[in-house]
Amino acid sequence: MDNLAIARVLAEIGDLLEIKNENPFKIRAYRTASETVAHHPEGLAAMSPADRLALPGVGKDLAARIAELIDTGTAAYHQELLQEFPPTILDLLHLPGVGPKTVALLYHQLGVRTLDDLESAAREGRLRALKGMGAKKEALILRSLEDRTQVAGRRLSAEAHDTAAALVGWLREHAEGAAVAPVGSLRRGCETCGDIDILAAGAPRSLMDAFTSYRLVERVIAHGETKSSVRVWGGFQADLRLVPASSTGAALQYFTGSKAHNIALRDRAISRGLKLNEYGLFRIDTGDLVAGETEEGIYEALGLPFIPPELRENRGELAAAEAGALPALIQLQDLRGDLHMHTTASDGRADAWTMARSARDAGLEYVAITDHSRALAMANGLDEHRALEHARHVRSLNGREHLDGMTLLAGIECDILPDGRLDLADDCLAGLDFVIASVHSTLQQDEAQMTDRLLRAIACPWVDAIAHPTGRLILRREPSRANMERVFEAAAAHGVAIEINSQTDRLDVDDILARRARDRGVALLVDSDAHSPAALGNIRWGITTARRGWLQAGDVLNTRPLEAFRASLRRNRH
Ligand code: DGT
Ligand code: CA
Ligand code: CA
Ligand code: ZN
Repeated sequence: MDNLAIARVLAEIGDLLEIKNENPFKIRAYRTASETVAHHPEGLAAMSPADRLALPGVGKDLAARIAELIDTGTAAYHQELLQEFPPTILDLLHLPGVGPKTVALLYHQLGVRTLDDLESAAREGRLRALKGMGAKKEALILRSLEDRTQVAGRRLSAEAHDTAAALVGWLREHAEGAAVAPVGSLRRGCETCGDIDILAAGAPRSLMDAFTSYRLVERVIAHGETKSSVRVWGGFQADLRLVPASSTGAALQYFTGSKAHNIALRDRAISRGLKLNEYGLFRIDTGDLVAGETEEGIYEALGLPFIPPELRENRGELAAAEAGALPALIQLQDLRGDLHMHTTASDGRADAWTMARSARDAGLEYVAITDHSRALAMANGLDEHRALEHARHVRSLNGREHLDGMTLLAGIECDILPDGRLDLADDCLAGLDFVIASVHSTLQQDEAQMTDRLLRAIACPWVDAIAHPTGRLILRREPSRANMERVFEAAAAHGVAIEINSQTDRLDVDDILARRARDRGVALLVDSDAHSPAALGNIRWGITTARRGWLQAGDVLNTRPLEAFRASLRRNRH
C-alpha cells in the first residue's frame, strides 16, 4: 500500500464519521493523519511501527489502523462504516458545495444514496425544503450534477504530482522491464494540467487491469486495449496508453506534446520526406522506419538536438535547436540561495534558525529571512523597531554551531502601499541586508495606478527585488493590470531583480514573463516564499517555471556564490 492509498482510507473514515455526526476531534484526527500520510516523503509501509507512531498526528489507534491497512490491505473499522452507509454516498461528497453535513441530511431525511437519487430529488425540488438549503443551493447542486459528466477542469500540476508519481510507481511494479513515464503537460512542467497522462512502452496487456484496479481509482471511464481513462482520488482524470517497446521514443515524443510543438515537428518531417506519428518516424516513399526507439533518435533524424520537454511549446525551440542555440536550462542544483522566506516573527511556522538549518540540509549556502512588514497586520507584520530587532537576531545566528556554512541575510518583505510608498522608513530598509518589496492589497487598481505603484517602489534605492510581481493566483485570481513591459524596463535600469515566486499557486512571474524580463536585461531570482521548512521544497516548481522561461543559471542571481550574489544586489552597487 502506498501512502496515498492509506491516506484515502483515512480520509474516507473521516468523511464517514462526519456523515455519522461523530465527535469532531475524532474526525479531525483522521483528516490530519490523512494529510500527514499523503505528504510524507517516505513510504509508510517500509517504516518501523515506532517511526510511524512518531509522525505528527498519528497516535496509537491510528498507527494500529495504518498497520492493519499495510498488513491486510483493508481496515475493519473502514469496512464497518461502509456497512452503515452505501459506498456510493461518498460520491456525493465530491460535488462542489456538498459537505458531509449535507450528505447526512440527504441520506437521513430523503433517503438519497447515489448521485442519481440526488439528481431526481433536486429536479423534483425536494432539496430546498431541507434545513440550510434553499432554492439557490438546490440550483447550484443541479448545475454541479450536470457538470460532472463533462471533463473535470484544470488543476495545479503541483497537486497532481504526487498522484501521478504514485500511479507511475504502481504501474512500474506491475510491468517489470517496461518503460513507464508521465507525459503530456505534466512532463512539460506546465503550471496547470487537464489530466494525468501516463505512457507505458513494452508492457504486457495485463497492465491495463492493474491500472483500472489501482486503489486510488474511483471510477473507470474507459477501459481499452491500448488506452484507458480513470478518475482517481483527488478528482484527477488519468489516461494510460500502452505502446510496443519499439515505439517507446516516438510515443514519448508524441504524447508529451504540446500539440503545437508536435505540429511544427511534423511539418519539419514532411519537408524532409518523412512521416512522424506515435509509432515512429518513417520515410514517406518506402514506408521504412527511420527512428522510434528513443526520443533523441527522433530529433536526431530530423537534424535536431534533443529538446527538453519544458521548451516544447512552439515558442521558437525548433529554430533555436536548428541553430544550435538551445539554452542550457537552469537546474535545481544550480541554486545556492533562497531569498524569500518567513518565520514565526510574522506568519511563518518555524524560527529563523530552523528555516536556515532546513535550507542547509537541502543544499543551499545562504538564505534571506524576509518576514512581512507592518501593513500586513493579519500576518503580524514587523514595524521598523521590530524589523531591526529581528535583523539583529538573524545576524546573530551566523557562525553558530550546526549551521554548517550556511549564511543568513537579514531581510524583509516590505509591502508596497497603494500609492507606491514603502511600508517601512528608508533608514530601516537601509539597515538590512536585503529588501524584497511586494503588493498584497488593493490589487484591483487600474493599469496606470498599478504600474506607477510598482515603478515608484522600484525607484526606492533600498529595494533590491520585487516579489510575486503580478499578484496572480493560478486558477483563482488574475494578474494585476500593471504594464509589465514598463516594470521590466525600470527594473533593468535600476538593477532591481524580479522574482519567480515558487508557491505552487503563484509561480509569479510566470514562464512567459520570466523570459521577457530576461530578454529586457532584468536579473531574476527563484525563491520559495516558504512559511514552513517543508515548503522550502516548493522551489523546484519555481525552477520548472524558470526552465519553461528558457532561463540559464547565469540569468538567476541566486545561483551565484554568496559574495558575488551580495555584490550584485542593487544596494551594494552604487
Ligand atoms: P492538458 O491535458 O490540457 O494539460 O494538456 P496536454 O498537453 O497534456 O494535452 P492532452 O492530455 O490532450 O494530450 C497529451 C499529449 O498528446 C498532447 O500534448 C499531444 C498529444 N496529442 C493528443 N491529441 C493529439 C492530437 O490530436 N494531435 C497531436 N498532434 N497531438 C496530440
Ligand atoms: Ca494531459
Ligand atoms: Ca490526456
Ligand atoms: Zn512572502
